[in-house]
Amino acid sequence: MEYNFKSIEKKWQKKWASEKIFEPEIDKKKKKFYVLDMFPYPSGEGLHIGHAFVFSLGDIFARFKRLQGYNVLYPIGYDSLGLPAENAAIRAGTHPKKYIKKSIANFMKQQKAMGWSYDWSRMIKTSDSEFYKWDQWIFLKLLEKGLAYKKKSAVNWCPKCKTVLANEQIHNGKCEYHPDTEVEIKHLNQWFFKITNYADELLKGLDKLDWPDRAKKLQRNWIGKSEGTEIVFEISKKNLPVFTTRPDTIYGVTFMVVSAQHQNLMELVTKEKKKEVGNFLKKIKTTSDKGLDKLSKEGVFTGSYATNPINNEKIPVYVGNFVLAEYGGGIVMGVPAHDQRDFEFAKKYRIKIKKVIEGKITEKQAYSGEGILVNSDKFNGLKSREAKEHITKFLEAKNLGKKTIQYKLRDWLISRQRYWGTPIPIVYCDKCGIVLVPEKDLPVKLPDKVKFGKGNPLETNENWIKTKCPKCKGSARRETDTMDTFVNSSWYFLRYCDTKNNKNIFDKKKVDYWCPVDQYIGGPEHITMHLIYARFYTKFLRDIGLLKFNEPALRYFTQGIVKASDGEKMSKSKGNIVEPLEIIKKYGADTLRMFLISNGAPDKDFNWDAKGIEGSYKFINKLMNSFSKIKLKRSSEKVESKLNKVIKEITEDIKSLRYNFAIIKLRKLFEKILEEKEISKKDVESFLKLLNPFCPHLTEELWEKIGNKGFVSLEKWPKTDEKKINENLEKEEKMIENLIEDINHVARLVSEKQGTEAKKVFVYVLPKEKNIFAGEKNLIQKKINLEIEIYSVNDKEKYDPQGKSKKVKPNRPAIFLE
Ligand code: ANZ
Ligand code: ZN
Ligand code: ZN
Repeated sequence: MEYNFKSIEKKWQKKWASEKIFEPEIDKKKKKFYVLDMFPYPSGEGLHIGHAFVFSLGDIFARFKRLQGYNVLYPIGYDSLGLPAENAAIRAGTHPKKYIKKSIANFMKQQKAMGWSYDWSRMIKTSDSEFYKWDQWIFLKLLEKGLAYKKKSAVNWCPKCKTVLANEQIHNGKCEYHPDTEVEIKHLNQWFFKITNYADELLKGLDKLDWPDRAKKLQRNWIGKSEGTEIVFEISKKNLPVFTTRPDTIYGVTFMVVSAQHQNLMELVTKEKKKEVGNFLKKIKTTSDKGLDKLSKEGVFTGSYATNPINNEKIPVYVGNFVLAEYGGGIVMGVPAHDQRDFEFAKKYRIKIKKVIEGKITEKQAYSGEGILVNSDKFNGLKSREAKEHITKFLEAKNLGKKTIQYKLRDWLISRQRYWGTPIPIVYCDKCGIVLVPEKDLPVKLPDKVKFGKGNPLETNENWIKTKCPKCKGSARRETDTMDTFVNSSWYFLRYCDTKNNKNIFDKKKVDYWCPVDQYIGGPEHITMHLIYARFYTKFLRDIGLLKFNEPALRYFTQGIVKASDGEKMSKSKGNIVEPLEIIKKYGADTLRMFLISNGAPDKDFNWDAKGIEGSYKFINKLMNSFSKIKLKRSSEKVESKLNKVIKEITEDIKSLRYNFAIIKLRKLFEKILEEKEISKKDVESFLKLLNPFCPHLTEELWEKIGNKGFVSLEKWPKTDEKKINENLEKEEKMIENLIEDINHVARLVSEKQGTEAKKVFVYVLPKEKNIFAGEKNLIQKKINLEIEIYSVNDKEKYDPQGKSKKVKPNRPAIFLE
């Protein structure tokens, strides 16, 4: 039988689609399961092999859960708004709308060819106004609740992108999209979402999630909870709060540093120093806190002095580049003896270093540990821990300090000065000021006609900008900032439950049934931004009564990265890209799917290997070709035992996404079936069901071949019959496998070391094991490709030139090659 994967795969893809078998409806009698792949951003380059890998992981899981009897929601869509699409369109000289349309069509073709079991009827594109209308609606809700606000703030600005960038889009001070362009600081009026209101809940919620530890840790660091004391210092007649985790070092403060981006910095600078400080500010580039530790610490004296509230000492105030404007008040109390950053700063500017904690300070290092207090007046002799309490209480009593908690998490800056994003539903009226676009007027649609290349394209369409004030009906102007694309991905998984709803964001009952996501799968690069924002949206939508759950995704899996065969990241410029469609044309989707997951644990990176795919192809061909030779009768005891053993194991393997283990077991099981030549119809069916999530097309085809109607994809996952498992048989099989492995290993060593190929192998086994091995002589011979003779150590006639027979241990026969 010729394995015609092309026609087989087409045939089943068509049937799945025409019979809508992957389009679930709410069914209260069935348990639901929501599998979600992070939706792709549709680039013109099409799907790459990394997509093929990660989406296959999701599809296998969805298919497995379906077979297990769950009502499975497995949707797909496109994250089609955003800066990359706009930049790519500009480069290609087209409109983002056209660019996206073409890209999506191409993606869909590829996705369908892979045989992924998406519910295509629920497909969403975030660039559709029916979708982003609800981004705008959420914006209005956030505003109503005081969680959206506009504020002037220091932002990262790429002069080429002509927009604000998130800290994560900056690498070494340069723009992610323009690696030769330095990011600048601007002070702009921007829209923010108050995610910080949820900081504590976002942190605590992590404990209950079944996520990789690494992912949780990244989020914890991102939220960055610190417990400490807020101490009030008087600078230039102003009382300013300063956050410290070490109030025990307060007697060691010898300078203060104000952030270069501090809102009221200039008010703290004396007249004489204004120019010098101004020059310094021009020199500093970004507000990014990445690499703040590595940054060389720089600053200038502001001319002002602060008063230390504990002893009224006067301390010089500097402006510095290593203090975050939006953390802990944006001012640091410098304790050079006990903080390395302060130490370096003090050395550089020859500031006094005053030791207040017992410990070793060198020419290069501060002592940053805890210890006994010295030079600290009435607190001398206390341990750091006690001193923190006492000093904080002392300051509290005078209203000059209090215990507090700080978070690194910042409010989410959502304004982008770009075209291809969700328009912010706000107008500016001369009379009424900032006015919300009323719900009934949503969506505020993006105009098609804009000019690219000069600043924000939206500012080039006066017709669109000019509008009527919803309040006074006078003339008003639209907000031209659009929203960060992460707003779209913060709630798309909810919309999948009810994609066509044009009255509400979604039907609560539908979301209640399907959500939260039971298994989320996607790249580790989304752990911080996307997954934090999605968690924030979930909590907010819950608080306004739309959801009854707290977290978007209970279980989350991060896949490894597929690299080129040379171990490099695949990229067009390196010419090492592997295109899934090319592979499918040559080997078929089932082979590609099997290969992608055979490489190892799916959360580990792996290198593409052309030889490896040949191996998967061979196996699949053998499977198809030998199927006609198998007689459907009764299963041998061996097949039954093996099958029932692997059912149990494979179920566990798939549950934990160890697909590579499952494949190894399926291959072995198939070998066993071939050896035995006979199998019952029911057992063949079980085999096909086990293989179905991995190779859906060919299992459908074989399912039909053995006389079944319908789809194996909709069958019931097999159950282990414990009674059929014969542990003795399994043990014997393991012994034979070990022997084959050992012989192959020794033969390889001999051929490598001596350069000679062995022709024959003599094996010595324990007397009681002789029959087991001898019974499988033919099989062993086939697998080692050598002639074999098996002796028991008690045999009288035996060939034993090296006395090998004495070295036999149970389960480990002695081997001699000739
Ligand atoms: C004095 C001190 C002495 C500090 C000492 C540390 C060690 P976390 O919360 O873990 O990052 N700090 C405060 N505000 C800051 C800002 N806006 N930018 C940069 N650094 C800031 O640590 C908080 C500590 O970081 C604070 O405690 C402060 O330095 C510094 F021996 O105050 B410490
Ligand atoms: Zn840029
Ligand atoms: Zn008005």
